[in-house]
Amino acid sequence: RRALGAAAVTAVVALAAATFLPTGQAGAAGPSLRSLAEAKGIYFGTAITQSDLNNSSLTAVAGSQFGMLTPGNEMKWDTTEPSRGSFNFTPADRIVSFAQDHAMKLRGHTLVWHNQLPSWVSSLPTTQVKAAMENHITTEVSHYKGKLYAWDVVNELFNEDGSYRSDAFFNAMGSGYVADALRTARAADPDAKLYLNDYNIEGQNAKSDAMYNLVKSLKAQGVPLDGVGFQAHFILGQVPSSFKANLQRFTALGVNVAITELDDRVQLPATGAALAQQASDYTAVINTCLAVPGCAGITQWGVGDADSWIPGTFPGYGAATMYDANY
Ligand code: 9MR
Repeated sequence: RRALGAAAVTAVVALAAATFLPTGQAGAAGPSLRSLAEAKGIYFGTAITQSDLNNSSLTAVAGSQFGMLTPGNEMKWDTTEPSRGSFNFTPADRIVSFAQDHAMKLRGHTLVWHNQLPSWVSSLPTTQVKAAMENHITTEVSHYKGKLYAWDVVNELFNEDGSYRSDAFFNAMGSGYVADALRTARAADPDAKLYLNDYNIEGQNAKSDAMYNLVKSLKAQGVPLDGVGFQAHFILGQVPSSFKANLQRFTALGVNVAITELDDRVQLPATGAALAQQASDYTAVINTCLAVPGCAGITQWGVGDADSWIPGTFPGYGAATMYDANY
């Protein structure tokens, strides 16, 4: 009986300790990622798609742990203007409502991009592309006027060697399409922050040099541009050592920077050692943003590993987000 009594006392003490778990400890009882980020003056965001809204485990985490939301696909041209002049904002509006219901800010993604672009745009005579682009931007940005924190106005504009991607926009207008897109977006919503967004520009390389030179030239011409988005689709152990210096050279031009699509892909099955390295990669990314004044925040691309684009695009890789399949 004495032994049992001692066990019972131990259990009660343990229960009391759990009840009074200090807020600094990990777990659902601790502070949210969102509040931790906000206390440091940045945001922590995630991306969700329309079908994610049906997953209550996912939405519980998204709505409590994150303060910024990016629609994963629903604001792209193929959804919002599938045929010329015919707009559909219903899928994106659902995600906007979710964000508003959870007092989350929103990043609009994306207005001008070669991918998820309906074929009617790429089939237009080059003389009609400018008007189509401006109408698309004006209509979509006006629809969300006053509701979005930022827009990724142009997405993935450069090739790896730093040359412009020769998409429908570049082919019709040359590099001037970027300034035209930014001016059109600013006219439609003067309060949304306007970003250029790309991948493989996190370190210093030919592609980030091209983005740097473009930003410098746009700022010199007085083109409205508030920030550069670094997608940050990393491979385990490969966060570039020049990441911080690279972000700093952009903020020195007078723009904000943001990490817009963070993930860190791991070869499956993920070992304990790999997940430990991943924790260190995520820490490095977050510390880099915190160390650079002008880094507005960090968005992870997808809520949990099951929602990530990685396994579908890189077979054999996954476990790329901070949450496993059970959130
Ligand atoms: O996560 C998006 C995925 O559901 C789509 O199938 C894919 C199609 O291109 O786009 C994904 O998001 C991309 C983002 O819009 C831009 N940067 C790369 C992202 C991953 O492909």
